[in-house]
Amino acid sequence: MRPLKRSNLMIRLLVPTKCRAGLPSCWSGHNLVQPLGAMAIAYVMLPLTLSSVCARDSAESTQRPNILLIMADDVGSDAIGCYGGQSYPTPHIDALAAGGMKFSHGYAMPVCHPSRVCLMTGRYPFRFGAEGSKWGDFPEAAEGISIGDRMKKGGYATAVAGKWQLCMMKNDLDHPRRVGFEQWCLFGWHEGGRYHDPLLYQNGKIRDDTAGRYGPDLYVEFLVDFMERSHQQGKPFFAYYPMALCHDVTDDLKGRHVAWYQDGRWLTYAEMIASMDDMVGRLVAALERIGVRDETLVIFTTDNGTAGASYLTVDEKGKMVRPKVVSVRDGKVVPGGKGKLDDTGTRVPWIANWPAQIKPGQTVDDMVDLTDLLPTLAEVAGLNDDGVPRDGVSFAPLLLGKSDRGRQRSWIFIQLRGNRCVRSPGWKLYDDGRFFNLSSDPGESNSLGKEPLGGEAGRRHAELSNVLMGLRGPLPGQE
Ligand SMILES: [Ca+2]
Repeated sequence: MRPLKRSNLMIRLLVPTKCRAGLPSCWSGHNLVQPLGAMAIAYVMLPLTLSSVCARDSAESTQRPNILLIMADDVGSDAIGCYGGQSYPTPHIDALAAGGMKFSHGYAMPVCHPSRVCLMTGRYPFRFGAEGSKWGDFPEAAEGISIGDRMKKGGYATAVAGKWQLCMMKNDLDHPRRVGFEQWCLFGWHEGGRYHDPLLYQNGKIRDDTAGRYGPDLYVEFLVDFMERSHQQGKPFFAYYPMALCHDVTDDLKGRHVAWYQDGRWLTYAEMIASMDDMVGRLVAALERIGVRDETLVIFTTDNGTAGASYLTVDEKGKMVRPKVVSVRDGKVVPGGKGKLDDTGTRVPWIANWPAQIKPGQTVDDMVDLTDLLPTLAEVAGLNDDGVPRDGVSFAPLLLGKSDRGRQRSWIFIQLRGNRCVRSPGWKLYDDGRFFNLSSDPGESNSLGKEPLGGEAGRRHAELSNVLMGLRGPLPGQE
């Protein structure tokens, strides 16, 4: 519920919380009238005031929550406490899960770029042909129909801060605007530092005030300012935060930037995780302070699994050092799986938190992937169908607690450099014929693909084979 001015506070407290629209339903509460009975003027003013309150709730708040979408970089489920991670404390992210909905089957692509194409367009990269898989680029065909466009056209204030990767920003200073973001503060495609003295493009210009600054501080400051101003202007906001954390620091190291952290050294992966969690905490605290926490849907996910090794520092000769990254999850050592098509590379943390709408403490098994975010956020925002064909399936009914879940996924698709696979919750089939029973073989060590398959395995193989064969070329109706 959008916070009301102080003069309306007493009335707001007395209005039934389920008030949605129209005066009669709001007016029916006995308790509503009595405390104000001594104030004669209140009998005159109250209907008008309540009417405006209810109308505003209906038009702006209950149907149009604010949305904060956070996607961390190179962080697998193994690194997050509420997913069984034991190597690093992640209290703020864990609190989002405890206060909302945790997905146990959230999926991304194995690496940065295809995951971003999925999130931005609601389509799998191959739908755009070669353009969809070209790193540091973005399909022109997606301009005007991407997630920013969708929310902007739906009346949302839109902003993005952090990692862009979808163009060389120095050659295309206005690119974010062409895909629906009105404001941005971003680093581009390996053009400079992202953590220390970062090279940032902000609303079409290069920032000249980043010397000695830590990039993640700047991304969060930018988004907090955007959210606060949007709220003050009475507009719902869509704030997208593709984090720099916890990707390695290659570009910073090449540029010989001065490390930001404490004693002048570079962050370890554990410290990056702590910093990531801190940034999430800062954003949530800002939502509280601004007064929009309850009516803001916060989604936290990541673009792929933890990196197996990460350039994190330089040695005494200035040579970049790339230590291995391993985490302990549920008592087992898990090597980072970025770039792999298995669970360590693609099964990612996925949390939805929305105090006014999502009951706390839920864990759900529904399958979701990054293409689902665009249609989901559009539905949550109450936007009409735009008729654009997409792969993503909205999971908004799940967030809204509807008994009719609508269309649901029975599989998700993963692609990387010509390798393709589809999986259901319990089975997985690759283009090269490998086939796994994930219930008994989650590590994909024993392919059943060359065995004669009968019974359930045979049926599942046939189903997934059918799906995989159908995932070629553009979508029906795609321009
Ligand atoms: Ca990544």
